[in-house]
Amino acid sequence: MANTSLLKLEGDAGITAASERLGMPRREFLQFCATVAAGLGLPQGADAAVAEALATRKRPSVIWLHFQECTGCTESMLRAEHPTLEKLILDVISLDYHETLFAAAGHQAEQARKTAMAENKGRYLLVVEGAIPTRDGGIYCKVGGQTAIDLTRECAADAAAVIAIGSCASWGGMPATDPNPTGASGVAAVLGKPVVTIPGCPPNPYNFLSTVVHFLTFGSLPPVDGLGRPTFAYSRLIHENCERRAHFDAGRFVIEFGDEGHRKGYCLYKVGCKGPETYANCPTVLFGDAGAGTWPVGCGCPCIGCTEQGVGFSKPIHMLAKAKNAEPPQQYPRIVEEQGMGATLGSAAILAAVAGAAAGGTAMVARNLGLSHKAEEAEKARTAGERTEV
Ligand code: FSX
Ligand code: SF4
Ligand code: F3S
Repeated sequence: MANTSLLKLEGDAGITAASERLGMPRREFLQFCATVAAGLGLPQGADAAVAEALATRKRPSVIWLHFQECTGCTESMLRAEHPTLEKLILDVISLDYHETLFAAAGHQAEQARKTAMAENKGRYLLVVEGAIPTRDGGIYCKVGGQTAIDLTRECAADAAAVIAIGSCASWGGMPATDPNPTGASGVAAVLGKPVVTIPGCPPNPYNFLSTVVHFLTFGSLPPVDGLGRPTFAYSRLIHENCERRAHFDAGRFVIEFGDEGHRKGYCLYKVGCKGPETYANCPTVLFGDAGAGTWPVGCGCPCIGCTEQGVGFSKPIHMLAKAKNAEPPQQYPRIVEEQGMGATLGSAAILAAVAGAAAGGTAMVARNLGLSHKAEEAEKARTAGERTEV
């Protein structure tokens, strides 16, 4: 079935202008819109809404704060290996304040933040990168004489929405590792209200981009789970989509780094992989759009659970993961699958655009992903006394 909604936009002047602005062939731009819509789990036809929003809507102003972190989130978002991705992110948002990328400094920079906030009152997006130290009145991180606590509260007051990017901003991440001497905390804990979190150390740029595209298209951030994570990206366990899963089910494990099993691509569970208790789309979205296998487990490194509070930076590598879902996956990868033969996001994009059914199929997968997480959340709610931290 042809993707009629996108085909209608083929000759659209706004789409042509947008693709020229991005330096992308028009077809590639439309393919990208189809991929984002499918990845967000949107119904068929939403790809056209995404394309129109990207082509015509005013880019939301973004105030991006930096606290306790390594700047890896920014590195992964805006200096992405794939040049188109960086361009897209910078085209989708109007980055009006960003301490690392700003040419301005000192009072000029602070003035730019205040001006952008006043001009876009109630409409700007606040993105916070890094944990917020709360011990001793928050004195361990100050910018322009203000503590991270004060800056977060001041900037959040008039924001349309707040996004905590990276594990540090989501719940404290690496800076909050025991004994957490600075009282490093996440944004939601400091603001005392839920925010959208995009954990990962660093997070996947596609997840940030898709979240912002959702905001641009529908004026709201996408649906989230109990930890504030967009369900389109964090609904399924790493373990459910891992290309090494067939080895896990067949009992073929790496026992020691560099052993024969490691060389053959066996399952990394026994060397500490936390994929069975970590929700994220790393195995399906991959990193850098550089081909199959470009994610930690694909490269032979156990998942450390960087997107999962209580796992990443908490559970040592030698501890075995607690399997959250013992059900076998619907489809097994072939045990004999050669490395480098899987689909990349780029190839999925082409498929999605070539056949609308492909986009629908991806959306269906995304919806199914939601089910597995919903079941777990329902189970959590049944377990009396368990607190959902946001
Ligand atoms: Fe670094 Fe960001 Fe990790 Fe934290 O990513 S990649 S330490 S999540 O805040 O800069
Ligand atoms: Fe993949 Fe890790 Fe699960 Fe093994 S334990 S199948 S390497 S996610
Ligand atoms: Fe993090 Fe594991 Fe993905 S370590 S990047 S959640 S594979």
